[in-house]
Amino acid sequence: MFCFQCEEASKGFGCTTKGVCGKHSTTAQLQDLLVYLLKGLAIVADEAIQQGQPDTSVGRFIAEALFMTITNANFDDARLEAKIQAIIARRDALKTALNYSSNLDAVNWSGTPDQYNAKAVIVGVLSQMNEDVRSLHELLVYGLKGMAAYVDHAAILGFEKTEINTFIITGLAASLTESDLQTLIGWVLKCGEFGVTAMALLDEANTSTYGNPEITTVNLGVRTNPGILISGHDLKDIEELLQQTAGTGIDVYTHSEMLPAHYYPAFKKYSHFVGNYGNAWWEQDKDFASFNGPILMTTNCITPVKDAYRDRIFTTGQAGWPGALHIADRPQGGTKDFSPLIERAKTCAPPIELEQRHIVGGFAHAQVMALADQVLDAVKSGAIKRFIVMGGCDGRHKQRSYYTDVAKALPKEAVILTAGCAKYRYNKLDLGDINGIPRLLDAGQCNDSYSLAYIALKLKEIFGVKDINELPISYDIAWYEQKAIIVLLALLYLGVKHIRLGPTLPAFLSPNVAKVLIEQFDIKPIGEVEADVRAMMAAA
Ligand code: SF4
Ligand code: SF3
Repeated sequence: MFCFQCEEASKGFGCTTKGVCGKHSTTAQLQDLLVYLLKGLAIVADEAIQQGQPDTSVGRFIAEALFMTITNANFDDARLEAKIQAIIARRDALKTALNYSSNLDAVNWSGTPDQYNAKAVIVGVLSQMNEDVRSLHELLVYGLKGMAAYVDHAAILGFEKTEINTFIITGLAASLTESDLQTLIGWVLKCGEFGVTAMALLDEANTSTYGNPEITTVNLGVRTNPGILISGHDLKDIEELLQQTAGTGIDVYTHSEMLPAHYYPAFKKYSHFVGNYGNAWWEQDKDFASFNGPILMTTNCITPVKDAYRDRIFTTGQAGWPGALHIADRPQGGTKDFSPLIERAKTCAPPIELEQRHIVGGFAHAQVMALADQVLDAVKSGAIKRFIVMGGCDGRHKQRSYYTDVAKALPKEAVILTAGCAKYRYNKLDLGDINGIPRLLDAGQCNDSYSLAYIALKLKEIFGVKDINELPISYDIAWYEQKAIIVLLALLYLGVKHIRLGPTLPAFLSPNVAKVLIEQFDIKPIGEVEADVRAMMAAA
Protein backbone atom coordinates (compact mmCIF):
# COMPACT_ATOMS: atom_id res chain seq x y z
CA MET A 1 0.00 0.00 0.00
CA PHE A 2 0.95 3.60 -0.33
CA CYS A 3 -1.32 6.31 1.06
CA PHE A 4 -0.48 9.93 1.83
CA GLN A 5 -3.88 11.54 1.66
CA CYS A 6 -4.10 12.80 5.23
CA GLU A 7 -2.04 14.88 7.62
CA GLU A 8 -1.01 11.85 9.64
CA ALA A 9 0.72 10.11 6.74
CA SER A 10 3.51 8.09 8.35
CA LYS A 11 6.75 10.07 8.88
CA GLY A 12 5.27 12.93 6.86
CA PHE A 13 5.82 10.75 3.79
CA GLY A 14 3.13 8.09 3.46
CA CYS A 15 1.76 4.94 5.05
CA THR A 16 3.29 1.87 3.45
CA THR A 17 2.45 -1.13 5.62
CA LYS A 18 -0.57 -0.11 7.66
CA GLY A 19 -2.25 3.27 8.00
CA VAL A 20 -1.65 5.39 11.07
CA CYS A 21 -5.46 5.63 10.86
CA GLY A 22 -5.68 1.84 11.27
CA LYS A 23 -6.35 1.12 7.60
CA HIS A 24 -4.98 -2.28 6.57
CA SER A 25 -3.05 -2.56 3.32
CA THR A 26 -5.85 -4.63 1.73
CA THR A 27 -8.35 -1.87 2.53
CA ALA A 28 -6.00 0.83 1.23
CA GLN A 29 -5.54 -1.13 -1.97
CA LEU A 30 -9.26 -1.65 -2.45
CA GLN A 31 -9.70 2.10 -2.05
CA ASP A 32 -6.98 2.72 -4.64
CA LEU A 33 -8.65 0.40 -7.11
CA LEU A 34 -12.04 1.92 -6.37
CA VAL A 35 -10.76 5.42 -7.16
CA TYR A 36 -8.97 4.19 -10.29
CA LEU A 37 -12.09 2.52 -11.66
CA LEU A 38 -14.16 5.54 -10.69
CA LYS A 39 -11.89 7.56 -12.97
CA GLY A 40 -12.72 5.11 -15.76
CA LEU A 41 -16.43 5.54 -15.05
CA ALA A 42 -15.92 9.32 -15.05
CA ILE A 43 -14.40 9.13 -18.53
CA VAL A 44 -17.44 7.24 -19.82
CA ALA A 45 -19.82 9.60 -17.99
CA ASP A 46 -17.96 12.54 -19.57
CA GLU A 47 -18.42 10.92 -22.98
CA ALA A 48 -22.17 10.66 -22.27
CA ILE A 49 -22.22 14.40 -21.56
CA GLN A 50 -20.28 15.09 -24.79
CA GLN A 51 -22.78 12.99 -26.72
CA GLY A 52 -25.66 14.97 -25.23
CA GLN A 53 -26.94 11.93 -23.34
CA PRO A 54 -25.85 12.64 -19.75
CA ASP A 55 -26.50 10.00 -17.13
CA THR A 56 -28.30 12.14 -14.55
CA SER A 57 -27.61 9.90 -11.56
CA VAL A 58 -23.98 8.98 -12.17
CA GLY A 59 -22.62 12.17 -10.57
CA ARG A 60 -24.21 11.29 -7.26
CA PHE A 61 -23.09 7.68 -7.58
CA ILE A 62 -19.49 8.85 -8.06
CA ALA A 63 -19.74 11.27 -5.13
CA GLU A 64 -20.98 8.51 -2.80
CA ALA A 65 -18.18 6.18 -3.87
CA LEU A 66 -15.49 8.88 -3.46
CA PHE A 67 -16.88 9.74 -0.02
CA MET A 68 -16.29 6.12 1.06
CA THR A 69 -12.56 6.60 0.50
CA ILE A 70 -11.96 9.70 2.59
CA THR A 71 -9.83 9.21 5.67
CA ASN A 72 -11.52 7.33 8.52
CA ALA A 73 -14.83 6.80 6.73
CA ASN A 74 -14.94 3.19 5.60
CA PHE A 75 -12.68 0.31 6.66
CA ASP A 76 -15.01 -2.47 5.52
CA ASP A 77 -13.43 -4.49 2.70
CA ALA A 78 -16.69 -6.26 1.84
CA ARG A 79 -18.45 -2.93 1.22
CA LEU A 80 -15.51 -1.61 -0.80
CA GLU A 81 -15.48 -4.76 -2.94
CA ALA A 82 -19.22 -4.47 -3.53
CA LYS A 83 -18.75 -0.84 -4.57
CA ILE A 84 -15.97 -1.79 -7.00
CA GLN A 85 -18.31 -4.36 -8.59
CA ALA A 86 -21.04 -1.74 -8.81
CA ILE A 87 -18.65 0.74 -10.48
CA ILE A 88 -17.59 -1.82 -13.09
CA ALA A 89 -21.21 -2.77 -13.78
CA ARG A 90 -22.29 0.85 -14.07
CA ARG A 91 -19.36 1.74 -16.34
CA ASP A 92 -19.97 -1.19 -18.65
CA ALA A 93 -23.71 -0.54 -18.89
CA LEU A 94 -23.01 3.09 -19.80
CA LYS A 95 -20.40 2.07 -22.38
CA THR A 96 -22.90 -0.26 -23.99
CA ALA A 97 -25.63 2.37 -23.98
CA LEU A 98 -23.28 4.84 -25.66
CA ASN A 99 -21.64 2.28 -27.90
CA TYR A 100 -18.36 3.69 -26.60
CA SER A 101 -14.93 2.15 -26.66
CA SER A 102 -11.58 3.36 -25.39
CA ASN A 103 -8.05 2.02 -25.04
CA LEU A 104 -7.79 3.22 -21.46
CA ASP A 105 -7.34 0.41 -18.97
CA ALA A 106 -9.52 2.14 -16.34
CA VAL A 107 -12.37 2.11 -18.85
CA ASN A 108 -11.91 -1.58 -19.64
CA TRP A 109 -10.47 -3.45 -16.69
CA SER A 110 -12.67 -5.99 -15.01
CA GLY A 111 -11.83 -8.67 -12.52
CA THR A 112 -13.02 -10.75 -9.62
CA PRO A 113 -12.44 -9.79 -5.96
CA ASP A 114 -9.47 -12.17 -5.68
CA GLN A 115 -7.73 -10.08 -8.37
CA TYR A 116 -8.43 -6.69 -6.81
CA ASN A 117 -5.36 -6.42 -4.61
CA ALA A 118 -2.91 -7.38 -7.36
CA LYS A 119 -4.50 -4.86 -9.69
CA ALA A 120 -4.47 -2.14 -7.04
CA VAL A 121 -0.70 -2.49 -6.63
CA ILE A 122 -0.30 -1.57 -10.30
CA VAL A 123 -2.75 1.35 -10.41
CA GLY A 124 -2.20 3.00 -7.00
CA VAL A 125 -0.85 6.47 -6.29
CA LEU A 126 2.77 5.59 -7.09
CA SER A 127 1.88 4.36 -10.57
CA GLN A 128 2.32 7.97 -11.69
CA MET A 129 6.12 8.29 -11.85
CA ASN A 130 6.39 12.06 -12.25
CA GLU A 131 6.18 13.40 -8.72
CA ASP A 132 4.77 16.80 -9.73
CA VAL A 133 2.04 15.27 -11.90
CA ARG A 134 1.31 12.78 -9.11
CA SER A 135 1.13 15.60 -6.59
CA LEU A 136 -1.36 17.61 -8.69
CA HIS A 137 -3.41 14.50 -9.54
CA GLU A 138 -3.74 13.67 -5.87
CA LEU A 139 -4.40 17.27 -4.81
CA LEU A 140 -7.22 17.34 -7.37
CA VAL A 141 -8.60 13.94 -6.30
CA TYR A 142 -8.49 14.86 -2.60
CA GLY A 143 -10.26 18.14 -3.32
CA LEU A 144 -12.88 16.15 -5.24
CA LYS A 145 -13.23 13.70 -2.35
CA GLY A 146 -13.97 16.59 0.01
CA MET A 147 -16.40 18.08 -2.48
CA ALA A 148 -18.04 14.67 -2.87
CA ALA A 149 -18.74 14.55 0.85
CA TYR A 150 -20.51 17.94 0.69
CA VAL A 151 -22.39 16.94 -2.44
CA ASP A 152 -23.57 13.69 -0.85
CA HIS A 153 -24.84 15.46 2.29
CA ALA A 154 -26.72 18.01 0.17
CA ALA A 155 -28.18 15.31 -2.10
CA ILE A 156 -29.48 13.40 0.92
CA LEU A 157 -31.54 16.51 1.70
CA GLY A 158 -32.74 16.70 -1.91
CA PHE A 159 -30.32 19.38 -3.15
CA GLU A 160 -28.26 18.67 -6.26
CA LYS A 161 -26.62 20.85 -8.90
CA THR A 162 -25.81 19.42 -12.29
CA GLU A 163 -22.80 21.69 -12.80
CA ILE A 164 -21.14 20.43 -9.61
CA ASN A 165 -21.71 16.80 -10.53
CA THR A 166 -20.39 17.51 -14.02
CA PHE A 167 -17.28 19.08 -12.53
CA ILE A 168 -16.67 16.02 -10.35
CA ILE A 169 -16.96 13.83 -13.45
CA THR A 170 -14.68 15.93 -15.64
CA GLY A 171 -12.19 16.64 -12.85
CA LEU A 172 -11.88 12.97 -11.98
CA ALA A 173 -11.39 12.11 -15.63
CA ALA A 174 -8.68 14.79 -15.88
CA SER A 175 -6.88 13.30 -12.88
CA LEU A 176 -6.30 10.20 -15.02
CA THR A 177 -5.71 11.62 -18.47
CA GLU A 178 -4.15 15.05 -17.97
CA SER A 179 -0.43 15.40 -17.31
CA ASP A 180 0.40 18.97 -18.28
CA LEU A 181 1.35 20.78 -15.07
CA GLN A 182 -0.18 24.15 -15.93
CA THR A 183 -3.43 22.53 -17.03
CA LEU A 184 -3.54 20.51 -13.83
CA ILE A 185 -2.99 23.63 -11.72
CA GLY A 186 -5.97 25.09 -13.57
CA TRP A 187 -8.05 22.03 -12.61
CA VAL A 188 -7.02 22.35 -8.99
CA LEU A 189 -8.05 26.01 -8.84
CA LYS A 190 -11.30 25.19 -10.64
CA CYS A 191 -11.87 22.56 -7.97
CA GLY A 192 -11.72 25.38 -5.40
CA GLU A 193 -14.29 27.34 -7.39
CA PHE A 194 -16.71 24.41 -7.47
CA GLY A 195 -15.85 23.76 -3.84
CA VAL A 196 -17.39 27.15 -3.02
CA THR A 197 -20.49 26.25 -5.06
CA ALA A 198 -20.77 22.87 -3.34
CA MET A 199 -20.35 24.40 0.10
CA ALA A 200 -23.00 27.00 -0.70
CA LEU A 201 -25.35 24.24 -1.87
CA LEU A 202 -24.87 22.28 1.33
CA ASP A 203 -25.43 25.43 3.36
CA GLU A 204 -28.67 26.03 1.48
CA ALA A 205 -29.71 22.40 2.00
CA ASN A 206 -28.99 22.47 5.74
CA THR A 207 -30.46 25.87 6.53
CA SER A 208 -33.57 25.53 4.40
CA THR A 209 -34.27 22.10 5.91
CA TYR A 210 -33.37 22.72 9.54
CA GLY A 211 -33.30 26.53 9.90
CA ASN A 212 -30.37 28.86 10.44
CA PRO A 213 -28.06 27.88 13.30
CA GLU A 214 -28.52 30.22 16.25
CA ILE A 215 -26.63 31.00 19.46
CA THR A 216 -27.00 27.90 21.59
CA THR A 217 -25.73 26.74 24.94
CA VAL A 218 -24.87 23.05 24.77
CA ASN A 219 -24.81 20.85 27.84
CA LEU A 220 -21.74 18.63 28.24
CA GLY A 221 -23.13 16.69 31.20
CA VAL A 222 -25.38 13.62 31.19
CA ARG A 223 -28.75 12.48 32.49
CA THR A 224 -29.74 9.18 34.07
CA ASN A 225 -31.44 7.53 31.06
CA PRO A 226 -29.60 5.21 28.69
CA GLY A 227 -28.40 7.10 25.63
CA ILE A 228 -27.46 6.80 21.98
CA LEU A 229 -24.37 8.69 20.85
CA ILE A 230 -24.35 9.96 17.27
CA SER A 231 -21.13 11.04 15.56
CA GLY A 232 -20.08 12.19 12.10
CA HIS A 233 -21.67 14.87 9.97
CA ASP A 234 -25.03 13.66 8.63
CA LEU A 235 -27.94 15.82 9.76
CA LYS A 236 -30.64 13.68 8.13
CA ASP A 237 -29.48 10.77 10.25
CA ILE A 238 -29.75 12.74 13.48
CA GLU A 239 -33.16 14.04 12.46
CA GLU A 240 -34.50 10.52 11.95
CA LEU A 241 -32.77 9.22 15.07
CA LEU A 242 -34.37 11.98 17.16
CA GLN A 243 -37.78 11.22 15.66
CA GLN A 244 -37.47 7.49 16.26
CA THR A 245 -36.17 7.80 19.83
CA ALA A 246 -38.83 10.31 20.95
CA GLY A 247 -40.91 8.83 23.76
CA THR A 248 -38.75 5.70 24.14
CA GLY A 249 -36.96 6.83 27.31
CA ILE A 250 -33.66 6.85 25.41
CA ASP A 251 -31.66 10.09 25.33
CA VAL A 252 -29.61 11.24 22.35
CA TYR A 253 -26.16 12.83 22.64
CA THR A 254 -23.88 14.21 19.94
CA HIS A 255 -20.23 13.37 19.59
CA SER A 256 -17.41 15.32 17.87
CA GLU A 257 -18.61 16.82 14.55
CA MET A 258 -22.28 16.21 15.36
CA LEU A 259 -22.08 18.85 18.14
CA PRO A 260 -23.37 21.64 15.83
CA ALA A 261 -26.67 19.76 15.36
CA HIS A 262 -27.63 21.46 18.63
CA TYR A 263 -27.46 24.84 16.91
CA TYR A 264 -30.30 24.10 14.46
CA PRO A 265 -33.80 25.29 15.43
CA ALA A 266 -35.39 22.10 14.02
CA PHE A 267 -33.74 19.88 16.63
CA LYS A 268 -34.41 22.02 19.68
CA LYS A 269 -37.92 20.68 20.15
CA TYR A 270 -36.66 17.26 21.26
CA SER A 271 -36.49 17.13 25.05
CA HIS A 272 -34.45 13.91 24.89
CA PHE A 273 -31.71 15.63 22.84
CA VAL A 274 -29.51 16.11 25.86
CA GLY A 275 -26.10 17.43 24.92
CA ASN A 276 -22.64 16.69 23.58
CA TYR A 277 -20.48 13.92 24.98
CA GLY A 278 -16.71 13.66 24.83
CA ASN A 279 -14.13 15.24 22.62
CA ALA A 280 -12.73 15.15 19.11
CA TRP A 281 -12.73 11.99 16.99
CA TRP A 282 -9.27 10.72 17.90
CA GLU A 283 -10.19 10.32 21.56
CA GLN A 284 -13.29 8.25 20.77
CA ASP A 285 -12.02 4.98 22.28
CA LYS A 286 -12.14 6.48 25.78
CA ASP A 287 -15.38 8.38 25.18
CA PHE A 288 -17.20 5.43 23.60
CA ALA A 289 -16.14 3.08 26.39
CA SER A 290 -17.57 5.33 29.10
CA PHE A 291 -20.69 6.27 27.14
CA ASN A 292 -22.12 2.79 27.80
CA GLY A 293 -24.78 2.99 25.08
CA PRO A 294 -24.86 2.40 21.32
CA ILE A 295 -22.87 4.66 19.05
CA LEU A 296 -23.88 5.59 15.49
CA MET A 297 -21.10 6.62 13.10
CA THR A 298 -22.74 8.50 10.22
CA THR A 299 -19.50 9.49 8.41
CA ASN A 300 -15.82 9.94 9.22
CA CYS A 301 -14.01 9.81 11.66
CA ILE A 302 -13.91 6.22 12.90
CA THR A 303 -10.84 4.98 14.75
CA PRO A 304 -10.01 1.28 15.23
CA VAL A 305 -12.85 -0.17 17.27
CA LYS A 306 -11.96 -1.45 20.74
CA ASP A 307 -13.49 -4.41 22.57
CA ALA A 308 -14.94 -2.10 25.24
CA TYR A 309 -17.64 -0.97 22.79
CA ARG A 310 -17.32 -3.34 19.82
CA ASP A 311 -20.84 -4.67 20.30
CA ARG A 312 -22.29 -1.16 20.60
CA ILE A 313 -20.97 0.48 17.45
CA PHE A 314 -23.14 0.92 14.34
CA THR A 315 -22.38 2.57 11.01
CA THR A 316 -24.58 4.06 8.33
CA GLY A 317 -24.27 5.92 5.02
CA GLN A 318 -20.75 5.81 3.57
CA ALA A 319 -19.21 4.88 6.92
CA GLY A 320 -18.18 1.32 7.57
CA TRP A 321 -16.27 -0.86 10.01
CA PRO A 322 -15.93 -4.63 9.56
CA GLY A 323 -18.21 -6.40 11.99
CA ALA A 324 -20.17 -3.31 12.97
CA LEU A 325 -23.89 -3.51 12.18
CA HIS A 326 -24.56 -1.25 9.21
CA ILE A 327 -27.91 0.56 9.16
CA ALA A 328 -29.15 0.34 5.57
CA ASP A 329 -29.89 3.34 3.38
CA ARG A 330 -33.39 4.76 3.51
CA PRO A 331 -35.74 3.33 0.90
CA GLN A 332 -37.12 5.76 -1.68
CA GLY A 333 -39.35 8.19 0.21
CA GLY A 334 -38.81 6.34 3.49
CA THR A 335 -36.60 6.61 6.55
CA LYS A 336 -33.68 4.62 7.92
CA ASP A 337 -34.55 2.08 10.58
CA PHE A 338 -32.64 2.86 13.77
CA SER A 339 -34.59 0.33 15.87
CA PRO A 340 -31.52 -1.94 16.35
CA LEU A 341 -29.80 0.94 18.17
CA ILE A 342 -32.89 1.73 20.19
CA GLU A 343 -33.32 -1.89 21.28
CA ARG A 344 -29.61 -2.08 22.16
CA ALA A 345 -29.83 1.17 24.15
CA LYS A 346 -32.62 -0.26 26.30
CA THR A 347 -30.18 -2.88 27.59
CA CYS A 348 -27.44 -0.36 28.39
CA ALA A 349 -26.46 1.63 31.46
CA PRO A 350 -26.62 5.43 31.26
CA PRO A 351 -23.46 7.27 30.22
CA ILE A 352 -20.74 8.03 32.77
CA GLU A 353 -20.46 11.77 33.19
CA LEU A 354 -17.19 13.24 31.88
CA GLU A 355 -17.76 16.90 32.73
CA GLN A 356 -20.44 19.20 34.04
CA ARG A 357 -20.44 22.37 32.04
CA HIS A 358 -21.75 24.08 28.94
CA ILE A 359 -20.29 25.52 25.78
CA VAL A 360 -21.77 28.09 23.41
CA GLY A 361 -21.91 27.87 19.63
CA GLY A 362 -24.15 28.51 16.66
CA PHE A 363 -22.33 31.39 14.98
CA ALA A 364 -22.96 30.44 11.38
CA HIS A 365 -23.32 33.28 8.88
CA ALA A 366 -26.94 34.29 9.61
CA GLN A 367 -26.29 34.57 13.34
CA VAL A 368 -23.07 36.52 12.83
CA MET A 369 -24.79 38.83 10.35
CA ALA A 370 -27.53 39.42 12.93
CA LEU A 371 -24.74 40.76 15.13
CA ALA A 372 -23.12 42.72 12.28
CA ASP A 373 -23.76 46.18 13.77
CA GLN A 374 -22.30 45.15 17.11
CA VAL A 375 -19.30 43.57 15.40
CA LEU A 376 -18.75 46.63 13.22
CA ASP A 377 -18.90 48.98 16.20
CA ALA A 378 -16.38 46.82 18.04
CA VAL A 379 -14.04 46.89 15.05
CA LYS A 380 -14.40 50.66 14.62
CA SER A 381 -13.74 51.31 18.30
CA GLY A 382 -10.69 49.03 18.24
CA ALA A 383 -12.26 46.61 20.75
CA ILE A 384 -11.89 43.97 18.03
CA LYS A 385 -8.58 44.30 16.21
CA ARG A 386 -8.49 41.04 14.31
CA PHE A 387 -10.40 37.88 13.44
CA ILE A 388 -8.41 34.67 13.35
CA VAL A 389 -9.97 31.85 11.32
CA MET A 390 -8.85 28.68 13.06
CA GLY A 391 -11.19 26.16 11.48
CA GLY A 392 -10.43 22.70 10.21
CA CYS A 393 -9.69 19.34 11.72
CA ASP A 394 -8.28 17.98 14.92
CA GLY A 395 -5.93 15.01 15.04
CA ARG A 396 -3.55 13.00 17.15
CA HIS A 397 -0.30 14.89 16.56
CA LYS A 398 1.17 16.44 19.68
CA GLN A 399 2.04 19.57 17.68
CA ARG A 400 -1.68 20.34 17.55
CA SER A 401 -1.36 21.78 21.06
CA TYR A 402 -0.12 24.77 19.00
CA TYR A 403 -3.76 25.65 18.32
CA THR A 404 -4.65 25.60 22.03
CA ASP A 405 -1.62 27.75 22.75
CA VAL A 406 -2.49 30.22 19.98
CA ALA A 407 -6.05 30.52 21.31
CA LYS A 408 -4.64 31.26 24.76
CA ALA A 409 -1.93 33.62 23.52
CA LEU A 410 -4.09 35.78 21.25
CA PRO A 411 -4.64 39.23 22.72
CA LYS A 412 -8.08 40.00 24.08
CA GLU A 413 -8.87 42.11 21.00
CA ALA A 414 -8.79 39.02 18.78
CA VAL A 415 -11.88 36.96 17.90
CA ILE A 416 -11.52 33.33 16.75
CA LEU A 417 -13.80 32.11 13.97
CA THR A 418 -13.94 28.35 13.78
CA ALA A 419 -15.69 25.40 12.15
CA GLY A 420 -14.85 21.70 12.14
CA CYS A 421 -13.48 19.50 14.87
CA ALA A 422 -10.33 21.66 15.18
CA LYS A 423 -12.39 23.58 17.74
CA TYR A 424 -11.94 20.85 20.36
CA ARG A 425 -8.42 22.19 20.91
CA TYR A 426 -9.84 25.39 22.42
CA ASN A 427 -13.63 25.30 22.71
CA LYS A 428 -13.57 24.53 26.41
CA LEU A 429 -11.23 27.41 27.27
CA ASP A 430 -12.78 30.43 28.90
CA LEU A 431 -11.89 33.03 26.29
CA GLY A 432 -14.42 35.62 27.41
CA ASP A 433 -16.17 38.13 25.20
CA ILE A 434 -15.76 41.56 23.63
CA ASN A 435 -18.71 43.82 24.43
CA GLY A 436 -20.93 40.73 24.60
CA ILE A 437 -19.50 39.10 21.45
CA PRO A 438 -17.85 35.81 22.44
CA ARG A 439 -14.17 35.63 21.50
CA LEU A 440 -14.77 32.18 20.07
CA LEU A 441 -17.41 32.02 17.36
CA ASP A 442 -18.15 28.44 16.31
CA ALA A 443 -19.95 28.28 12.97
CA GLY A 444 -20.43 24.51 13.09
CA GLN A 445 -19.00 21.47 11.33
CA CYS A 446 -16.21 21.47 8.77
CA ASN A 447 -19.20 21.19 6.40
CA ASP A 448 -20.15 24.70 7.55
CA SER A 449 -16.84 26.30 6.58
CA TYR A 450 -18.87 28.10 3.94
CA SER A 451 -20.02 30.35 6.77
CA LEU A 452 -16.46 31.51 7.37
CA ALA A 453 -16.04 32.40 3.69
CA TYR A 454 -19.47 34.05 3.62
CA ILE A 455 -18.67 36.16 6.68
CA ALA A 456 -15.39 37.27 5.09
CA LEU A 457 -17.15 38.24 1.85
CA LYS A 458 -19.83 40.17 3.75
CA LEU A 459 -17.20 41.97 5.81
CA LYS A 460 -15.50 42.87 2.54
CA GLU A 461 -18.74 44.54 1.45
CA ILE A 462 -19.33 46.22 4.81
CA PHE A 463 -15.77 47.55 5.04
CA GLY A 464 -15.81 48.50 1.37
CA VAL A 465 -12.42 46.94 0.63
CA LYS A 466 -11.47 45.66 -2.80
CA ASP A 467 -9.26 42.79 -1.74
CA ILE A 468 -10.33 40.12 0.75
CA ASN A 469 -6.76 40.23 2.11
CA GLU A 470 -7.24 43.82 3.29
CA LEU A 471 -9.74 42.64 5.90
CA PRO A 472 -8.61 42.31 9.51
CA ILE A 473 -8.69 38.51 9.17
CA SER A 474 -5.86 35.98 9.43
CA TYR A 475 -6.12 32.28 8.66
CA ASP A 476 -4.50 29.67 10.88
CA ILE A 477 -6.01 26.45 9.56
CA ALA A 478 -5.62 22.95 10.96
CA TRP A 479 -6.08 20.17 8.45
CA TYR A 480 -6.33 16.41 8.64
CA GLU A 481 -8.50 14.88 5.95
CA GLN A 482 -9.75 15.70 2.48
CA LYS A 483 -12.69 17.92 3.42
CA ALA A 484 -10.11 20.36 4.74
CA ILE A 485 -8.43 20.19 1.33
CA ILE A 486 -11.55 21.36 -0.48
CA VAL A 487 -11.98 24.13 2.10
CA LEU A 488 -8.39 25.20 1.49
CA LEU A 489 -8.86 25.17 -2.29
CA ALA A 490 -12.09 27.15 -1.87
CA LEU A 491 -10.27 29.79 0.17
CA LEU A 492 -7.54 30.00 -2.49
CA TYR A 493 -10.19 30.42 -5.17
CA LEU A 494 -11.69 33.29 -3.15
CA GLY A 495 -8.27 34.94 -3.26
CA VAL A 496 -7.29 34.42 0.37
CA LYS A 497 -3.53 34.68 0.86
CA HIS A 498 -1.06 34.17 3.71
CA ILE A 499 -2.87 31.09 5.11
CA ARG A 500 -0.98 29.27 7.84
CA LEU A 501 -1.50 25.54 7.45
CA GLY A 502 -0.63 22.96 10.04
CA PRO A 503 0.39 21.12 11.95
CA THR A 504 2.39 19.96 8.90
CA LEU A 505 2.12 20.67 5.19
CA PRO A 506 0.58 17.86 3.11
CA ALA A 507 2.94 14.99 2.27
CA PHE A 508 1.37 14.83 -1.18
CA LEU A 509 2.68 18.27 -2.15
CA SER A 510 5.87 17.77 -4.17
CA PRO A 511 8.52 20.46 -3.61
CA ASN A 512 7.61 22.08 -6.94
CA VAL A 513 3.85 22.08 -6.29
CA ALA A 514 4.42 23.41 -2.77
CA LYS A 515 6.56 26.16 -4.32
CA VAL A 516 3.69 27.18 -6.62
CA LEU A 517 1.29 27.43 -3.67
CA ILE A 518 3.82 29.39 -1.65
CA GLU A 519 4.64 31.79 -4.49
CA GLN A 520 1.07 32.36 -5.66
CA PHE A 521 -0.73 32.33 -2.33
CA ASP A 522 1.91 32.74 0.37
CA ILE A 523 0.71 29.56 2.12
CA LYS A 524 3.00 28.89 5.04
CA PRO A 525 3.48 26.24 7.68
CA ILE A 526 2.64 27.10 11.25
CA GLY A 527 5.59 28.31 13.29
CA GLU A 528 6.26 29.16 16.89
CA VAL A 529 3.16 30.29 18.83
CA GLU A 530 4.30 33.71 20.04
CA ALA A 531 5.81 34.64 16.70
CA ASP A 532 2.73 33.51 14.77
CA VAL A 533 0.37 35.39 17.06
CA ARG A 534 2.48 38.53 16.74
CA ALA A 535 2.62 38.17 12.96
CA MET A 536 -1.11 37.55 12.58
CA MET A 537 -2.01 40.51 14.76
CA ALA A 538 0.30 42.59 12.53
CA ALA A 539 -1.49 41.25 9.42
CA ALA A 540 1.50 39.17 8.30
FE1 SF4 B 1 -2.00 6.93 6.37
FE2 SF4 B 1 -3.74 8.95 6.41
FE3 SF4 B 1 -3.73 7.23 4.39
FE4 SF4 B 1 -4.61 6.48 6.82
S1 SF4 B 1 -5.54 8.01 5.43
S2 SF4 B 1 -3.28 5.31 5.45
S3 SF4 B 1 -3.17 7.63 8.14
S4 SF4 B 1 -2.09 8.67 4.94
FE1 SF3 C 1 -13.00 16.30 11.90
FE2 SF3 C 1 -12.69 13.82 11.06
FE3 SF3 C 1 -11.86 16.85 9.63
FE4 SF3 C 1 -15.23 17.47 10.01
S1 SF3 C 1 -14.34 14.56 12.20
S2 SF3 C 1 -13.38 18.04 10.56
S3 SF3 C 1 -11.20 15.36 10.99
